[in-house]
Amino acid sequence: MSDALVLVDTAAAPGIAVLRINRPAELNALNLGVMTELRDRLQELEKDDSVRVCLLTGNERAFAAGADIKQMAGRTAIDMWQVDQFAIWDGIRRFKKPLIAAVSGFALGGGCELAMLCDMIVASESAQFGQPEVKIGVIPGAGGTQRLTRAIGKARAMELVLSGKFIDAHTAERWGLVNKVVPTATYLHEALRFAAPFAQMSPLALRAGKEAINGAYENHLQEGLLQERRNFYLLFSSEDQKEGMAAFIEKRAPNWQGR
Ligand code: CO8
Repeated sequence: MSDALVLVDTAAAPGIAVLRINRPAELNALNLGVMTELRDRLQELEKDDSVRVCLLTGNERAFAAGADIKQMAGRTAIDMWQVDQFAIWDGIRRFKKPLIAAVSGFALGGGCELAMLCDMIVASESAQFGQPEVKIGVIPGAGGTQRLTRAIGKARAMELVLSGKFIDAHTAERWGLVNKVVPTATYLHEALRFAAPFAQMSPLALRAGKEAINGAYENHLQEGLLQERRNFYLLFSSEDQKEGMAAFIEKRAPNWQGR
């Protein structure tokens, strides 16, 4: 078994590279190492002309169950600001080739945000999407409040972000978050089939189409992201963030103080 936190397979289908997040024991929680490797592998694949399209996946149980709570739990607002993980997320956002998320199992918090950072989502029937940060005393920090609202609308985004509840793959498809729902046992094969037509197209047209759609989609998004980040960092000054994350790690219910 490789020690790599992100595995790359360029032999699965012509023109398609599969990137697999590889922290199965932690449900693929996104620590700094995973995000750095993901950004670095994508930068390498961007320069590889034999790769036209990339698929990002996890395993059947988890695409990614969020940012690594154990890595974040003790951080202060200033620590979070200085580490600035979002610079890495921005590097992934700038990837120029089509990036398709193949999601099975949990896509929660940062995992849901990572799926939404991709250009399209293929979901297995057992996929679950959610932004449960509110349950640990914070809010989404990697674009969730902005991208989810654009994808599914204000009322539904409010419902998910303010309750932390999960939605299943069919609901996510109905609400416009995912492109296609496929059987769990064959989800990666089906995602490769979904990706194959894009890999037949002109790489320049793919790049231009992606850039133009993102132009329409992202106007004013940066302002929203900055607002979100300030609020996300700010919550690391709260007792509730410390309590929420400690309660998760200690496997007990949180005792909120509202400060
Ligand atoms: N971080 C760290 N470890 C995790 C995480 C996580 N997000 N999710 C699961 N794990 C670990 C568990 O602690 C457990 O480890 P151990 O065996 O050592 O106790 C292991 O993975 C398996 O998990 P569970 O035993 O809990 O498995 P269950 O099937 O009982 O439950 C759940 C699965 C429901 C997914 C549950 O694990 C859970 O609720 N996880 C946390 C989900 C969550 O709150 N995600 C949001 C995190 S905050 C966030 O993503 C903010 C993003 C902001 C941007 C990031 C930039 C800094």
